[in-house]
Amino acid sequence: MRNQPQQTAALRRERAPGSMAAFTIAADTPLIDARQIFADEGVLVIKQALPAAVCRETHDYLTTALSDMAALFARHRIAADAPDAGAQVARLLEQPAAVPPEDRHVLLGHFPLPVRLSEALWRIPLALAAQPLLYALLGATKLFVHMPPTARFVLAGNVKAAVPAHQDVTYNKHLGPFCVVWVPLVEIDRACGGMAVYPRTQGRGELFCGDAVAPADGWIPGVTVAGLDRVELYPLAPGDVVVMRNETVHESMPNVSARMRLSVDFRFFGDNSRSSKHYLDLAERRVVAPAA
Ligand SMILES: O=C(O)CCC(=O)C(=O)O
Repeated sequence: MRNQPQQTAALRRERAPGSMAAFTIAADTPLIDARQIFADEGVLVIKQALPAAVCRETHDYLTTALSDMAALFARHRIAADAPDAGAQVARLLEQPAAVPPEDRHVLLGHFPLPVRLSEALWRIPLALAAQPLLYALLGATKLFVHMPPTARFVLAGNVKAAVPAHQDVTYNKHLGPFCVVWVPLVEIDRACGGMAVYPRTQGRGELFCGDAVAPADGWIPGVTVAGLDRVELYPLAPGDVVVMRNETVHESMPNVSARMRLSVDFRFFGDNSRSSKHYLDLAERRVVAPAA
């Protein structure tokens, strides 16, 4: 990315507020523009920021992991590759006694911990750490990423695997300032939904006031979004990257397509922040454990 301060005003005047175009940039956009849009909107979509090989390898790793989970799906008589797999899961989850909590967590779209702990999921953060953008957005000279990352699969027609409106700060009290990086590994369109974001919601502090985690799914009840502008993030393709500030409100979109949705999300922070949990030092390529 180039530093060309004179482009900032022109670039921003062309943007349509309230649409994805207001915060979508090309990977070679000048850093000064990217920082300004991120500061204003609290979200950036960077088109084709990741090499195709990195996305493909990550996609293939998670697809293999899903095949390895066949026994779990078979135990609950779910045909994971059926076009109505989501409806099958929904019917099953209506009988809570039939599903142990750890299976419920997986059926709601979370890859199990051993899958998320693999170094196979380091490829995306390492590729992003080789580019200047996240350093510029975080004002950092070194980059770290919370470990493990979250990897999600949303079965065809699964409308249950959806995180209600939230700010990531609520889920990550162990981190100082950070940004969220959400990475689609399949084509995202209106039917195979990814995320919806509420731009310009950063800087309002934490909006969630309760302390209850919904017992059924582990997600914190949604924050109030009345009066906020909502932008659905589509179309997106593998290689695109969504970056949000830690207070930016966002939520999952349902998958009403006949395709599976695969994505990974990371929490990046810099040497000007802190973590009291495990993180990956991207320069040294090693996981740092919390101090005893
Ligand atoms: O992938 C999703 O549906 C939700 C992701 C999310 O909420 C996050 O990355 O914080």
